[in-house]
Amino acid sequence: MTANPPAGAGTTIITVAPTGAEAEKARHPALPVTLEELVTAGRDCEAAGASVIHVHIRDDEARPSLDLVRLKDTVQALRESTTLVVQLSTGGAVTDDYADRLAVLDSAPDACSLTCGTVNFGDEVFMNPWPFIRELYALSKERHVVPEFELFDLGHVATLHRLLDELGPPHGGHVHCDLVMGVPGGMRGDAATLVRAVEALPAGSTWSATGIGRATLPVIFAALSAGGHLRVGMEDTTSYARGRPVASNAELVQRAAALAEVAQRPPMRPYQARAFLGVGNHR
Ligand code: KMH
Ligand code: ZN
Repeated sequence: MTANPPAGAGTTIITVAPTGAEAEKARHPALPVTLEELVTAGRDCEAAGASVIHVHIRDDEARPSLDLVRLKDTVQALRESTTLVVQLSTGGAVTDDYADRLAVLDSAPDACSLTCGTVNFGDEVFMNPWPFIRELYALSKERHVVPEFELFDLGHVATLHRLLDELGPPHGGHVHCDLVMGVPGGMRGDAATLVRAVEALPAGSTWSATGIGRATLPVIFAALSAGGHLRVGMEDTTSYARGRPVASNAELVQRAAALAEVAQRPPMRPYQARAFLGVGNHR
């Protein structure tokens, strides 16, 4: 007798990362920075095929923020207006301190990002020392928040193994990773690197991949051909094609959804993604 296939098998989770902490609103007017813009983007992206939203928020001046009141309002507003899995960033901006990044979980999201190591980040450094990773992971388990392990480099995969060995499986019981590829300072965004990273992942884990900037399309094609899921959005690229700015997050999701359809792994619906990722229904 064969085991039941996991929920959503044969389909593709499309995560949208609509805002990030780096792109400037003044240079990219389509970037959603207010709560209203974020909710509209979430709705449009869900209609286009997204099932998870990776959220960074901004303040009134469109600067990156980890303000707890805003984070709580954001979680609530996205839950009221969409059925997307709400994954808050605990990475924030490179300038955010560890205490504020841990406090993100006080806003009780469905899920959170959890980066498994420090990485050069252009001219900056995105700091994730082991004690912080361990504390954030322990907190995610205590608060029943499902982590998505962000892996910018192969060393981060080794740290993920160490984390699981020392602290056991995440809340929800399922290990889901995101390979963040093409950051200047992290692993390259190409098929050979993706295959090597996937081979190193813990047995039984699932993964999506994100290509930054010009790595966007190669990583989408490599991920689909290797059986992975996708993350797209203006956090990761502000160009749709050479010389053509992104008009909206939804168009990046539409393109990813169309390619997933061609690969005969159509977009997973949000309710399926909840079951697949082990996220409870907070609605
Ligand atoms: N903004 C980057 C420094 C995450 O969201 O967890 C970190 C980042 C990763 O975007
Ligand atoms: Zn992020």
